[in-house]
Amino acid sequence: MVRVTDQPDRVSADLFTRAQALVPGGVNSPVRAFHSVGGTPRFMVRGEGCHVFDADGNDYIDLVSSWGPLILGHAHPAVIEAIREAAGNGTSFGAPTPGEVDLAAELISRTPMESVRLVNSGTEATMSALRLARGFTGRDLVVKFAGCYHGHVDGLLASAGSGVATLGLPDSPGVPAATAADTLVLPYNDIAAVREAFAAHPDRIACVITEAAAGNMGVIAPRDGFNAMLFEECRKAGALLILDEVMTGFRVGPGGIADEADLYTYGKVMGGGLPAAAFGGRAEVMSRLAPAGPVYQAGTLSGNPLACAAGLTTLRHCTPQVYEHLDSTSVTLRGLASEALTAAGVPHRVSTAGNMFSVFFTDADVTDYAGAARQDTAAYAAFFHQMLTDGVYLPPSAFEAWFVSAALDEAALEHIAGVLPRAAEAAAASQR
Ligand code: KE4
Repeated sequence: MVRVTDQPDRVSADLFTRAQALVPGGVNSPVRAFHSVGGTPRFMVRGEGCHVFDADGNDYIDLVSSWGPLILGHAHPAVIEAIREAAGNGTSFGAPTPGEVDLAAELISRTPMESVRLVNSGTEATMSALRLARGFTGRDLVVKFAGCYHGHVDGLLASAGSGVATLGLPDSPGVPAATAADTLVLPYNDIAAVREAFAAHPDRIACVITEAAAGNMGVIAPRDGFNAMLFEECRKAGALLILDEVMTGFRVGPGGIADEADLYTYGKVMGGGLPAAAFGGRAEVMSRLAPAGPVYQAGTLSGNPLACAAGLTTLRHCTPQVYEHLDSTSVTLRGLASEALTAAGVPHRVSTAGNMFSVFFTDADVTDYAGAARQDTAAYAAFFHQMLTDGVYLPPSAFEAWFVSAALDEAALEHIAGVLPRAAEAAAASQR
């Protein structure tokens, strides 16, 4: 049962101090550091179903799900058994294995892909897809959208230039200006800006990459038909559309959003919590990839047997009933959150894409990054910490998605319903 001690972060604080002396920022991925919400990141030691347990012995209901992968919940018996069995046969061979073929077949059976390449992270998937699109078209420029995140690929860590047709600027030190200059960053959901960019750079744009539904500025669904219009504009201009389903793939449905595109990227759920990701799409494009074609891409642990076993087992347990449960749980959760915030007089917008959703603390609809950036992040931080104190682990950033898992049960929902009013009050108090 959910339990948070009265000294909730003593051991985590000691661990964080030790970690900061060894690892930049004390974490191996920035969002884990709680910079966006303040306080001490909780060092997790165990997960079971919809619960995670930290080093201080606190028991939280988990609405992060490792940022999406743990769709079945933590330590699912079938997934653990699959990993155990694979591990008993060795951990890696640097040679093809049957599991890679089975996982490739499962991915292709669920998605519009005709051919697929397995890699180890979403970043590798998008980086490789970009290179393939450039190799296939012989063009250099890529288009992305402000607020969409596709991993820490140099060329995609770019911010918008002064105008929609001007070339990008580095969004991080270490990204060469020349690299960022090959990236155009446009407002999300703005098809006119896309048309303007193609007109300003005829025959130079290799691809447009977009999240199938945005989840990295908070959740923002594409406007009706936006992805289809992107595909049409790319087709007319001889460019490729890359649909980034790393977050949405196999989460919002059996194959993801699966709008028409030339290439797709996947990750998270398809690894079941182990490092596995993929990119793929039209066979004609994929046939240019080494060793079949000249576009180079490689990976020592790509198609790792343990990751394939975990991913395949996870996908095979993602039944229609699981998706029905995820969807109904998501509807219940966001309704409870909105009800509590309304009762506390806190302006907010619930923004959804399938069973993924975010709660923006703002009184205006959010359709792009500029809208998301106007939210009251201090109110979210107050809300986050009260929920944490009361045993619910929300994403430690207002610019992330809440991730439900199939393990969320009635008891968990009842607990969340019971503590939401106090968190809403904390948000209201932060605004007074
Ligand atoms: P990874 O390299 O982190 O496996 O995947 C990068 C990536 C690519 N595309 C999309 C749509 C993604 O959401 C991601 C990664 N998502 C973040 C969560 N917002 C991962 C969490 C983190 O960075 O620690």
